[in-house]
Amino acid sequence: GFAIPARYNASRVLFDNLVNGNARKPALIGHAGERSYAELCADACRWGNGFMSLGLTRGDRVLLFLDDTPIYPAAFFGAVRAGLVPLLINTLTPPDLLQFYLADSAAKVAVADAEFAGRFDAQACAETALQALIVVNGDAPATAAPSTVAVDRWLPTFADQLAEADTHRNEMAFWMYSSGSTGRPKGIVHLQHDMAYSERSFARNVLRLKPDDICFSVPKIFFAYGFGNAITFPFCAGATTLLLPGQPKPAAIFDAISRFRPTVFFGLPTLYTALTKAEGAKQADFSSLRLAVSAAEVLSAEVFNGWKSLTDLEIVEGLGSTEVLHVYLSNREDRKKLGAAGLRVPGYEIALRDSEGRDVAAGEEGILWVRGDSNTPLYWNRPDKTAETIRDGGWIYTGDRFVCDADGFHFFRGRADDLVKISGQWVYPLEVELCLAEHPDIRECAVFAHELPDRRMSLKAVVVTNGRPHDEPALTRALQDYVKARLLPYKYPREIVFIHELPKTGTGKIDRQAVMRL
Ligand code: 3SK
Repeated sequence: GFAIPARYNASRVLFDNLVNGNARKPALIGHAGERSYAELCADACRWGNGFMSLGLTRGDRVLLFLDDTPIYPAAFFGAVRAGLVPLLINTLTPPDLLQFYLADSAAKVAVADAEFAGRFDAQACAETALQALIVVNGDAPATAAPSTVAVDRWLPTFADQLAEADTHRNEMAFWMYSSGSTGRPKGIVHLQHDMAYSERSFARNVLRLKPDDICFSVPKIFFAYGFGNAITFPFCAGATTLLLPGQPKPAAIFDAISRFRPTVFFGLPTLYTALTKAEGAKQADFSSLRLAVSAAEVLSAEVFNGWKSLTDLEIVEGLGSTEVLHVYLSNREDRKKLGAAGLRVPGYEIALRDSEGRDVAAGEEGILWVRGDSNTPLYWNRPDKTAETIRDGGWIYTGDRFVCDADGFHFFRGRADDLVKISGQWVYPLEVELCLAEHPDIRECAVFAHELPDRRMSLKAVVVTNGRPHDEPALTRALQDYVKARLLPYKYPREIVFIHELPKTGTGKIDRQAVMRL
């Protein structure tokens, strides 16, 4: 396990900077504030002491409902250092789901930005273990529940020193909830050593951060991908993170890049598409960037090429999951193949297996399993889902189908469970989606199977065009012919719907559930 000691607390990811000579260096920068490592550690200690003053003890949960400002890492590391367990919650969480998180986790304290505090319902909260809501970055709304603490007068009263809790490396450290495309979300538990493990595997081998790097992750901290990019990796390297709260609009991103001059940029294909096509893209100054990283969605050649002609940078694509905490397959700056999720990241075992769990022969398609020391040991309160996903001594069943070529590059072939029979023949909707996405008139699209009133399955595409004037019936036929010409003819989408923008999840991915309801 990359020599992480038995007694280990994850707050060392931040606090080691005090003993490594980085105390005066900027840990974080951005419009929402700047902190040196010494200042951020002091803030974290105040948070840890503050939580304990509320009567919290080892293992108690603290729900963090926060945008990306300096308060996020301070409250997170303060909780972990005190032996508490923070939950990182999507900032788009609606009240009902928030209520589920509170009930599922039995969190005793929540920390929320003022703009989200109104989503706590006083009456509903009274039925949970929640004892206090700490409101930050603004005033609490009058309706906020339960006993509400205004941070400005509260936090400065606590000491800026706190000894780390004497935790074991395998003790619970923090949770994130899966986005729950079907059924209610699952609390994904991570252990004290998982952050350091993801850094020693992915970041050291792929990002190779130096102390003078400035990381800028548009995916937010509550998302496992953003958490590693914006917190774990820069702090482990004694580098700097640039935080951008609010909606990640292209103009704000261009402005942050030119003003704060980050060196490593993290996005996902949907974002790279939006940036490449946004007004002002050609005038933006990308000269500070040395590396652009993508994960979370399959990167098409079109997006890769669009970003390259805009910035001269070749995006490095990887694939990870919240269960593994970060990326376990990745291309490298000097070893990449377009269309591949990449090579195995050191520290992770990868297996491609058939539906019976047997390894497939070299070069054959199989379902991807992954094992590494940052794998979650369990979904909270969900032994059923834990047993479905974590099998055979810690392997995670991903449900993603891949092929691996002779050079070790893995190519995504769709989900294990999305095969549909259209006109009596098997089709993977993703195959059709990737094909349509290559059409010059298409900006983004989603393709899915749906059931017709007569129980037959049909393929429907929801598309956003590039904005050039077009005649819908004519373009529908052209798109269908395009798919017929490139894939087997029966695979064309029978129905095509044109819209202005595909709905997105809080993490910026296409919201397939919402698209299917259109
Ligand atoms: O979706 C991904 O590729 C990903 C990458 C890193 C961490 C978390 C996730 C979900």
